[in-house]
Amino acid sequence: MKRGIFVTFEGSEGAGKSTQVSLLTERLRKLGLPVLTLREPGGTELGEEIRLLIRRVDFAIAPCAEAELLLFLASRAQLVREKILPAIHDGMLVICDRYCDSTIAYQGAARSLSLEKIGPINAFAVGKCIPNITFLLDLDPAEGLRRIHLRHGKESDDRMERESVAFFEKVRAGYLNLAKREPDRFAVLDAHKSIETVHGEIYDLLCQRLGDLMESN
Ligand code: T5A
Repeated sequence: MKRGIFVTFEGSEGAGKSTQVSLLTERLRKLGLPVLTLREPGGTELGEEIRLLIRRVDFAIAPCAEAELLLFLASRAQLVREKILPAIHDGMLVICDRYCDSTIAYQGAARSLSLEKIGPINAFAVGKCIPNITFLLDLDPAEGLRRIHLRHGKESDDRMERESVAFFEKVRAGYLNLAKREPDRFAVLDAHKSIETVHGEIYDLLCQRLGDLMESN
């Protein structure tokens, strides 16, 4: 690859992003492709510290929506400059578990912060580093929370996972709106299907889109 490719995974809690990111990474590595896998918030030393802060449930007062937004963006700004851009420059295939669209869906659609305000600061954080392909794993939030509760029990120690089904309904609607607005970048997958089926669909779509991107590179 002359220039790298940037792929992101998005979706609500329990949609299966981390599972699919691992499966795809493993399969592409077996083919000998140079793959860098990252996650948000996190992926750098600074970002992992911010991740701990954001997920903590023991604050006397939880961060206000604006502070939460800026913490996510600080993590992302660091990740872009420290990891994503250098890897793309080196011709790697970068896969990131969540990115800018999470902010629009969670802080915009679900926390109701103004999209007009989020847009410019999100852009400030990432510059021109926009994904080539975004896989949106679309799932009924009740099913997503069921999967998470199966894993952690109902009293999750993650502040975001304690939000209501109504909150995650707004997240889902926010994502679907984004996908409608940018159909060339987004591929929406039905995440109710089995892990193997979703993986097969992602792999096929990626191969197809990689072919298109190679031709235009
Ligand atoms: N956030 C993040 C914001 O609010 N704004 C932002 O800008 C950003 C970047 C991150 C939190 O921060 C928020 C969003 C999040 O609330 P996180 O721990 O990274 O926190 O949360 P998630 O990314 O949502 O990770 P989860 O683990 O909760 O969900 P995944 O990754 O979608 O799901 P996964 O793969 O871990 O699977 C969950 C369970 O379901 C099973 C798996 O085996 C696992 O047990 N599973 C399936 N079961 C049946 N059928 C399938 N198809 C399945 N796929 C997976």
